[in-house]
Amino acid sequence: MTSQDTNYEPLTVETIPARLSTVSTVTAHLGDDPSTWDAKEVGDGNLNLVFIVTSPKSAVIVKQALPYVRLVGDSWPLPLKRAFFEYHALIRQAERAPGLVPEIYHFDEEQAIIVMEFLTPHIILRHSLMAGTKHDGLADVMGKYCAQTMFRGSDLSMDTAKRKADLALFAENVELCDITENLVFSDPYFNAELNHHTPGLDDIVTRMRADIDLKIAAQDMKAKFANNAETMLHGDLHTGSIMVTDTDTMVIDPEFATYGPMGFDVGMLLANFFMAYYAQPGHAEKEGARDEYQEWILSVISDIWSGFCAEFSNLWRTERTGILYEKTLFEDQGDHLASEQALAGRLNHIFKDTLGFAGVEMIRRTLSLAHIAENDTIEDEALRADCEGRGLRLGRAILVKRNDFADMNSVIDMARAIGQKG
Ligand code: SR1
Ligand code: MG
Repeated sequence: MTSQDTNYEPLTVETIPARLSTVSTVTAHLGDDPSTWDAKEVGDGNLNLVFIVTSPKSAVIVKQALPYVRLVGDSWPLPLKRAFFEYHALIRQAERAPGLVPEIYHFDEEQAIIVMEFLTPHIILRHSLMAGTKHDGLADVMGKYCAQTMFRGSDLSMDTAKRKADLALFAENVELCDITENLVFSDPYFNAELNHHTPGLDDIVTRMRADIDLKIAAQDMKAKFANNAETMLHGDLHTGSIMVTDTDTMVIDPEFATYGPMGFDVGMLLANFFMAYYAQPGHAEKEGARDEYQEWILSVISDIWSGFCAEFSNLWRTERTGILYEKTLFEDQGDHLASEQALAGRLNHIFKDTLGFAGVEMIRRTLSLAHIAENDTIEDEALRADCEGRGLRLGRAILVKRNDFADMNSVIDMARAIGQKG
């Protein structure tokens, strides 16, 4: 369905009150008098319109897909049905990771509109990482969120008929997968039209594009992304898809949802923390002022990974009701050791994938179309190139050598060594 064959009409701040005034689940929050509502467009993502609509009673978020990529313009059409996938992902995530995604009040498929809970006083985590703010519980929530969504969306847990139906449903999210397949896994490794990078990186970019091991490793990860439908992914789990307060963490924006490998979301997420780590000198109030904060970011990475493993293990032991590694073959035979061995094997598999996906994410956010604000806002071009160059070095290492790391501590040690001054 495209905007041409429907009554689709983009919202504006002026039209929102009239257009939503007949939706009872919206008036239940904002009240019955739309003349008292006030809409503000706040979208700063790459794809959609996002409004905060406030009334004397309350506030809601109204998100609407545009029929094109907002970042690029109408030269790049993009189907409205991504709102349908976002809606279906959100209602599944709400069941699998309760309390960690916004509540949905209304979905209009034809208008590609989702009205949802206004998270306040939350801000986008990426902004917080630039400001140098710490958040209690962030790692704990993100480790749990990843484990719960990965495990409960997979054949380890789901009824197999439901999982196959979901696999078919999300397989239709073709255009958003196509964005990932190109921007993440291929464009950085050749002179693609939409690529851009900081000029100080020219030499390293030339070397990377001639790096056969790197190119093959990126394609190996692309093959995993395209072929290994292990679970329902968020599909775009970066620090712009997380909202935080001092003590609360919520995950938003799963429009790239698709079935894929379990290491994909975790890898994307950790990559964005590693890049935020390297960007800190570009945001430091004076030299060294962010040293302690950088260590906090590394501790978040470590804690997300250990929290993920702990929760995944807990779910393995308590909720393994799917068709894979059935208890019939293990615990029911009294064979708890074998079950633990199988669990260790799955976690090891996810760990290696996580590193590979983290590597490709770090490289694409520096060389492909969509970069990260932590780097883009560093005005000193030489300093920006230095921060980005360190990220590229770690990205390459963890992608190409993903099978050689014993544990996350060794990865963090390498990240720290690459981050050392000089
Ligand atoms: C054309 S969209 C570019 C990027 O923005 C989204 O947030 C995804 O990360 C996508 O790769
Ligand atoms: Mg997004």
